[in-house]
Formats: sequence, C-alpha cells, structure tokens
Amino acid sequence: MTDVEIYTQPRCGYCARAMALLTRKGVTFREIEAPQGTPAREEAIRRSGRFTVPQVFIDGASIGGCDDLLALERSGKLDPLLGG
Ligand SMILES: N[C@@H](CCC(=O)N[C@@H](CS)C(=O)NCC(=O)O)C(=O)O
Repeated sequence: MTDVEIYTQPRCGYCARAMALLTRKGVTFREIEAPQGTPAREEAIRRSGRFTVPQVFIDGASIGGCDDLLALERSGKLDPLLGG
C-alpha cells in the first residue's frame, strides 16, 4: 500500500484542502501535526526543504504542498503516484 504522510498545523486552510482531496480520493494518509517551533516542523523542513505546511510525502518522496498536490491531481499525475 502507498505510504502517504502530510505535515500540518492547526487552523491551516491549505492543510484542510489537501487532506480533503486525499480523503475524497479514498487515500489513507498519516497526518503529522507540525506547528511552528516543534521537532515535527523541523523534520518537515529537513525532509522537504520548504518552510510551509502542508508538506506531502508519497512513499517517502516530497511532492510539495497543497498547490502542488492539486496540480498533480488536475494533470492526472496523482493517481499513478498513489499506485492507481
Ligand atoms: N502554496 C502553499 C501555501 C502554504 C501556506 O502558506 N501555508 C501556511 C499555513 S496555512 C504556512 O505554512 N505559513 C507559514 C507558517 O505557518 O510558518 C501550499 O499550497 O501549500
């Protein structure tokens, strides 16, 4: 099964939008809460090289944030990454 991780923080509209898309597609994912100043946020930055949330990883590969996830979906490239 494809491993999907998403780093988030509370009250983050982009995070909610990204998770809504994954949920709508029936994707099982692991949410890692990563507010600013937490070790989880440092981990997200180290793994992605980016400073914002959400940060999405599919099978360990960084695919970016909400905009990137939506763009992959629009272009039909998300399903293959999800093993579909
Ligand atoms: N274009 C980005 C925007 C993400 C974004 O701006 N996220 C906000 C939270 S909703 C953020 O991380 N702001 C900086 C911070 O909280 O440190 C995306 O689509 O993921």
